[in-house]
Amino acid sequence: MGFVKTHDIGDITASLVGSEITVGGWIEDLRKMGKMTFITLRDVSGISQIIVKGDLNESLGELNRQSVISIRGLVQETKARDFAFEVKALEIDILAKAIHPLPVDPIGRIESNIDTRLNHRALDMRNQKTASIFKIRHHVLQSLRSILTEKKFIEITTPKIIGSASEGGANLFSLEYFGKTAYLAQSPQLYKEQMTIGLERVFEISNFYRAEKSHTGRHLSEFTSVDIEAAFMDYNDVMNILEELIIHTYKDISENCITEQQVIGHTVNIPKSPFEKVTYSQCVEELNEAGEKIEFGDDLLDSHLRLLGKKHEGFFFLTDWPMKLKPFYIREKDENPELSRSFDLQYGYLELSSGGTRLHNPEILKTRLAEQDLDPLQFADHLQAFDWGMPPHSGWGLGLDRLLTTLVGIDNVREVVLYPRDPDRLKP
Ligand code: AMO
Repeated sequence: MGFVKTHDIGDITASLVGSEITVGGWIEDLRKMGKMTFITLRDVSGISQIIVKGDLNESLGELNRQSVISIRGLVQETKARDFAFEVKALEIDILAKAIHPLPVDPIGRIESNIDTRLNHRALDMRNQKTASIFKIRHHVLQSLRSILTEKKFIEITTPKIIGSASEGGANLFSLEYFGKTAYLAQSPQLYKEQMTIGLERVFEISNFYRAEKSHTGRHLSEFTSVDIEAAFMDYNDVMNILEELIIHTYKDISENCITEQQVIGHTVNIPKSPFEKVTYSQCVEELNEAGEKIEFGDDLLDSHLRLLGKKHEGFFFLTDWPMKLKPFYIREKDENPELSRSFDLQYGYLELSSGGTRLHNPEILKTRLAEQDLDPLQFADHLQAFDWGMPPHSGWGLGLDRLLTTLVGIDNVREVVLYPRDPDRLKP
């Protein structure tokens, strides 16, 4: 019979009663009842009940849960409560046996801790909760691409192996590159800015790398970033795009991933628009009122963000940071050069995105690099683009993995990443 499917299980409807079909999947459950065997067969799209009777039942070899089989059979009505139809098997092919004991229970009857699940991720993907998270991740990617394309952003792919730091700072992974030292890109920052010269509005969805020794539920060494950069826009314009994107994505998932939400046990609530905007200075005031000792210019610590997150629940923009806390490419405010045209998007305490208006004057950019102890010579390839007619531009980077945790209501980014990388996890 082979393994050609005529149908995915999820596509079988009552209209097929009386028809012969071939389905394939893995055995989720198996019950032998005298002269009959009941199999619940799952594939990525759904689950169905298979009845095996008569000679076929007699000749049925060793079958066990999670083995992969294909079945030719007849769709028929059923008395079973949990199913709309069943399939009477005419022929069964055992395609691959599962060797027991299995390291995790994909049905989730026996719960495994996250490390055990991540060590056996492929099998964990048969757990419907895990599969639902990754189906949602797929929808989110589709949603983001469709709205950015609608807004006339062009998708680009920038190099991940680079010759010098894109963000400055220390958290770079280095590697040997034909006798030279290369680095893994921390972000597409410099390339995306350069692309505004000719493409005006660009976006990228790719993995980036940070050598941060953080052991938290929100830091990974390899994370997926959604980045945009747009010419002729300022930070308010790109904040609006980010807000629209978040609302659109939430709406899309809320309406189109109903089964996944049920399986995960979390309902996606569409956030209210407009998102609140709180300035950094306001936050400093609020923190001092709450008894924290913090001055203008101090960075906001995790404990500060947690306090602010309690006061401003859900999504809010934290804007107008001091220049000295922002990277070299961020532009100052004309009316107060100590402040920057920048923002973070917060979800409670969790930072989801940061962005701002960029400097596009090469002389000021060089001064800023020097002020931050970065060598302008290291940035020569980037700086040359600013001599070719660099339009004013703005953009942001959004952590996709963090965004997903807000959508599925699970705190740990490792749950929404296939094979997460962190200081302790390099395999599988
Ligand atoms: P930033 O460094 O703030 O900005 O990164 C942008 C967003 O990426 C996510 N993120 C991470 N997620 C998981 N693990 C990590 N280690 C990690 N690091 C960052 C966060 C963060 O808000 N170039 C600028 C963006 C810009 O201005 O366009 C940048 O990289 O959600």
